[in-house]
Amino acid sequence: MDPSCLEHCLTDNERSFFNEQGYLIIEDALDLDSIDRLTQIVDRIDSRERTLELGDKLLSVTNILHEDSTLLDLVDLPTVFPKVWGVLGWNIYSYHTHMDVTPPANAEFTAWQVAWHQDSMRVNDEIEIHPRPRLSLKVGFYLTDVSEPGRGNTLIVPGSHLDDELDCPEDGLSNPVGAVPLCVKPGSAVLIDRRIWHSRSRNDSRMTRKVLWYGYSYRWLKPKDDMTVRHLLDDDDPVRAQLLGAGSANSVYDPVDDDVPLRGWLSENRSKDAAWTKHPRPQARPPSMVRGRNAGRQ
Ligand SMILES: O=C(O)CCC(=O)C(=O)O
Repeated sequence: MDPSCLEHCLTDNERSFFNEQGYLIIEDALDLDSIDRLTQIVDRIDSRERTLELGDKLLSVTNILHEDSTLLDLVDLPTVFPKVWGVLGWNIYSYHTHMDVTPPANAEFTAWQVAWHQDSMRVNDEIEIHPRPRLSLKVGFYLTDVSEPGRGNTLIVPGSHLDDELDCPEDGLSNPVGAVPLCVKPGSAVLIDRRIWHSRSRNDSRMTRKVLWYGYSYRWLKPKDDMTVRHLLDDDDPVRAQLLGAGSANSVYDPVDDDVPLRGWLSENRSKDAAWTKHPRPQARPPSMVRGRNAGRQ
């Protein structure tokens, strides 16, 4: 692992903010060269995957790590990965990735609906505890400028990650109380707690929006896409191999040192994070809201 990541560990203030608000913005996570290279890769995949039928609608492609080594390198990016282990601890891996390309909305295309959801779908129906557990988080790497609203920004309700339900307007177009667009510059990364209520939004600008989403979860949670990465496992980089899912079935529950080299690396380089079990959780709020017609889960 690149030791420079130690310069980017989660601070106490960042931890409090993430715990309270359910998201965290990391500005300048990507340098200009990386933005450029990643944009070329996204454009290449977009031109391969975009069908005539899809036209200029949203394209979302999952399982992207195997597409290019530059995409793989984001998994343990020094400016971002320390925030991920800072929140989730060391028994983690990359369980899901996707790239999203949102071209400017066609004025004739009026069918755009907001789709407010917490991530992980059935998890939200089948887990019988309030608040629902965090389990995973996602990092969005923004390659284009969404520093102003109306550019297909991710919409979030800050602090809603502890609410099991969201009151959504019935029209399928307007947003719930408290919704805000995430406004960030190209090169920013945004961590979102999987439980924060969020939605894609219509892109009314002239710029195509491009975002890469990297999901991290505990090793005992199944992958959410095909994760075609086995052939990329590299003995010379054990932490990355862990992040790509190396290890036996039982090791995800009961790891020994060889199964979780991230723990060993942290013991040597950042002992307080190696000792991670659980950070204090914020207090639950009572489940008082009524689910609206348009509230969904993904
Ligand atoms: O691309 C976005 O702005 C949001 C994506 C999203 O809703 C999701 O990945 O669950």
